[in-house]
Amino acid sequence: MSNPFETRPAIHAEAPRAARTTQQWQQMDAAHHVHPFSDMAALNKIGSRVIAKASGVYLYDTENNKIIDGMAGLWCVNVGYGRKELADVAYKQMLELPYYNTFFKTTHPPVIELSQLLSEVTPEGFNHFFYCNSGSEGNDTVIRIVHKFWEGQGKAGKKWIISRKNGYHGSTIAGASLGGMGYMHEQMPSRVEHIAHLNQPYWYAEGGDQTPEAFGLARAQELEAKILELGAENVGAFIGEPFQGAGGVIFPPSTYWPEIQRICRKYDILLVADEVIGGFGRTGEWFAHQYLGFEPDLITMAKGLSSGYVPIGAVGIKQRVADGLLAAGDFNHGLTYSGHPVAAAVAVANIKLLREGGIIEQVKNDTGPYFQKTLREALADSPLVGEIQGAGLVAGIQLTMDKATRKRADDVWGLGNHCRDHCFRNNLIMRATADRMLLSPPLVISKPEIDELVSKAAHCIGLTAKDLGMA
Ligand code: PXG
Repeated sequence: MSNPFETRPAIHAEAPRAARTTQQWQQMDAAHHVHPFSDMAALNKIGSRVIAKASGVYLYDTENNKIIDGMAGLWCVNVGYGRKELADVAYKQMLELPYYNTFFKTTHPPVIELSQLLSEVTPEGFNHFFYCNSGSEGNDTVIRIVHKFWEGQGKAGKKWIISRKNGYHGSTIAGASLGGMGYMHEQMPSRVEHIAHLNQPYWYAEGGDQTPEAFGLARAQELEAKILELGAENVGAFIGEPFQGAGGVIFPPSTYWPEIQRICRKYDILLVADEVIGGFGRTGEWFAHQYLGFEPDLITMAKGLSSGYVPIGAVGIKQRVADGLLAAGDFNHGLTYSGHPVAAAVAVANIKLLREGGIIEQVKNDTGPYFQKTLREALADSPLVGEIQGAGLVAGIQLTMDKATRKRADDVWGLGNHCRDHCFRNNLIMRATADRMLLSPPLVISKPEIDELVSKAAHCIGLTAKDLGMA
């Protein structure tokens, strides 16, 4: 007898996608979809832009606008859109083994291959990896590992984790508690305990008359003061993004990370690099901490791990911590989709593309330097641009009301959003964090595409300056 479900007729005849108008999509979206980090009442009045397809570094909306994606999606589509290699791998893996778990004495080839490959592309000493589905879950996992590790060392008191204001570590309760975004904390009556925040190493805005080097050192030394206040026997880890991503692509002064590392070693505090944005080639190195010159004990990864094609996150665990963790008995943590076979298979294919395709080397030696140079040249004369920071294919453009005094706008968010609206109208995706404009395009962007990206960015910043009566 045949399976009756196979022949069950469709209850609703679905309209083919191509038959729907933008307005219909927007109405359906407004009726049923709650967007992240959005004021839905305001958004639904204007309607969302409907992105229908993408290829390389370009997005296409349902009005057939071709938009250059200066943000690689949300900092994640490192190998660019439309990679058939990744789609083929996912398809094959779904047919072969779409799902199995790794909880109860089982494992599977994709997760084993991914772990082996990650041990090759991460720095020396990283041989163990724990999987999850996102950066937020990665940082939840970091907290669990830190606590379990110290408990195993007979130092269960080392519970406190120190992070920074304006750091971003995700939006689960633990991720957002670790992060230092005041506007998120305001909506969180409950937060994870034993987390303390230091000031950020954002020289342009907070450095006053100090040199960047002196300021970087002073901000790093806040860590020592906080450790002494809490007691080193109570502090388990320090976590930071090598450069702050969502916070504005803020690269700390050169003095900052060496001093943070010195202090962590002195007091036996684990150093965690949140590489969710910085990882997998963004700065031209595999990991941004390599560019910035420090050596973490734990690495949080997501986004570029699969180039955003499927959700996956991971925590890399350095040998000393892995030795302790693995010897400490049951680790009571895991997710249904830890090491999901399809996600793991896509991540393997993605890492191979990055490595064997020479994409990261190209960012380091060719397109990265070209992007940094072109961007600085294009904006050198803008009265609105105070500073450009960045490396490889990531940049933060600081807007200012007065270059000489580093004066910031009264309404920093209003200024950034105003510039971003110009970008939107000009088919350019450039993100704004307060008065910093951010670029982080796919790592496969070509030089002519960089020229287009930079000239559009300069045009939109120019329009903003004009609106302010500056140019
Ligand atoms: N750590 C860092 C450094 C991140 O940038 C996360 C953790 C959390 O990852 P998930 O996968 O849980 O989102 C992130 C995520 C933005 C923006 O507007 C940035 C992120 C996420 C959403 C928006 O710049 N980064």
